[in-house]
Amino acid sequence: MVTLNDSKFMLNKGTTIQHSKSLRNEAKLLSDKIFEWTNLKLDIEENTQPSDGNIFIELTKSKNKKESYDLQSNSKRIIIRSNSKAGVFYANQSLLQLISVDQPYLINGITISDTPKYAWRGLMLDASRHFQTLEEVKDFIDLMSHYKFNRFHWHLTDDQGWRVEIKALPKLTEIGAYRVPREGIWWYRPGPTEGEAATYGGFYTQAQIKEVVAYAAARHIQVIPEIDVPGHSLALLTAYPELGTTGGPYQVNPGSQFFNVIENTVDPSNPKVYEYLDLILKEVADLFPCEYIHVGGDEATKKYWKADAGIQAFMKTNKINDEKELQSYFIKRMETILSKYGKKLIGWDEILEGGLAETATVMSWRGKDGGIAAAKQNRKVIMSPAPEYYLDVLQGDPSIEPATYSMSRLTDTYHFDATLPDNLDQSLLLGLQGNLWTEEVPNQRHAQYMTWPRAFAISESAWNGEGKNWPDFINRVEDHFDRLDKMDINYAKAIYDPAISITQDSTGTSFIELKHEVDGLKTYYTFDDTEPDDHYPLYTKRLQVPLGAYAIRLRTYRDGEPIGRLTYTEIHRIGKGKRIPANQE
Ligand code: TNX
Repeated sequence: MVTLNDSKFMLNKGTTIQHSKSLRNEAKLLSDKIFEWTNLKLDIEENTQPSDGNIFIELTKSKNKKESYDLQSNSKRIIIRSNSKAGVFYANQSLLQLISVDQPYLINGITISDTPKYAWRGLMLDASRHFQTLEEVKDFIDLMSHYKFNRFHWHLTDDQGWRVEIKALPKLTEIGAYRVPREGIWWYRPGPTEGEAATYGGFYTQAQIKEVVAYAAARHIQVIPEIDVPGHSLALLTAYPELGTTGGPYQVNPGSQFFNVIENTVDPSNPKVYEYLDLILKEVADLFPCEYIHVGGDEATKKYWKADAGIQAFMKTNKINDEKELQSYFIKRMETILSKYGKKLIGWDEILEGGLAETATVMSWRGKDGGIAAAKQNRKVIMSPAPEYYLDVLQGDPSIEPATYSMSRLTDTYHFDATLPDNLDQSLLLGLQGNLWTEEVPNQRHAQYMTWPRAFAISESAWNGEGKNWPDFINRVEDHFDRLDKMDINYAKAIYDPAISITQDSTGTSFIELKHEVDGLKTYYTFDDTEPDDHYPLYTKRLQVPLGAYAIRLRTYRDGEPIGRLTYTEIHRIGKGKRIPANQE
């Protein structure tokens, strides 16, 4: 709940952050951020009573839901209260978001009472397909925390690189952390050539991992590592080929097609696989204090298990009827290893196939179906459905966005209803998560571009239990665009470009339709291959494609100024999704 009042609080050199004894970390982080925004270095002091001219943050004993908070500001004081340090931290983020970009010393009068709807509010970052430096990871976490996410799912292993140091198995990072360098569109990249040096990659030492975990914890974020097995394991197999079904040699994948094409599954009939995974998960469990460890389980091809006589014999002996049950057998063994180290298992929704492990939590990525199926079995669920919560997919027309395989515009992400059907126990839904897979995210500016603003929509859905209001949301998104500009963070402005679709009537005449996500926009277009400005025809209703037209060019304006990108769209590609390199068509 938010209520505005007319007063304004003025930050100045003398403003002090007064805090309860145990809130030093939160007070210090607030002071540091206020300094970044305003250049004012506010003192912090322990205090139990608010006084005029100051910011007072207090840990209370209220019975409110965990992580909820109250914030009040008026011309005299700012008061923040919560029964948890996390709640105080979120109130501090709200306070920082009240600092105006134009007048940073003035804070609007306001009363806020806020409670998260879900306990799990996550973002996933894929460190394998492209490697992010320690600083980049921390920056990602810091911004997540500013937008009140509290789970950082770190995808640390995959076919394209092993990113976490495991002391007992040094080859994982010596060999598994590097692949041959390639640029260009994923999936079509040529594999390593004979004798080519694997030079692209990197990994995090255990000391660095601890640093990230502590950095995140200070910002009330738990880090959940993912060790993806039994598929997506090519980096592991490159380091230890004896764990695969074909014996290798294997090579870390630089971005070539893999599913059913390159062997990347471990051999579930090989006792060594469990020995090695035990060593790995033991060290991982020691490094990450969180309750859960993610063991992947996604997209493990069954092809190599079917073809292997030894595996088939193993299945017979162990009364395992098919390869799905074999995957389930494997995941259950991971569950046993994890429980030895005091951890619970999470996996992608494939872990449902062949029988769900008893204590597993399911992360539903193929839509909501896996989540619903798991909830029906009384298991906990996290919704991170593709494409709506997939931060790697297109957010605007394929003709202007970097190529990727699917699409979710901000509207789709925002309006997605992640709840479970009414007849299921809603408390099984732990929460929501956005996933930034990085096949097509080669650098950090682009990681930011893909994350924001869609992660706003996910955070909003994870916090706001009171329903959705698109116009209000968009107003705030635009305000936060200014804030991201000030923070020098990249973000997508795809909301200013129309969605382009094409239809044909019964006579075979084609019509192009443009749809805006934001009100008040005007799009000018041309079919004559010249560059449109606001002297060109204005789009008002669907356009009949003129005879001979090959492409439409368009640009969107607001208040007489161009706001969208100059767009060149080949008509025969409209509605076809991903741009594919010419030699692959
Ligand atoms: C499927 S989502 C995968 C990932 C890819 C993603 C995008 C999931 C559990 N598995 O390995 O990065 O599609 O290509």
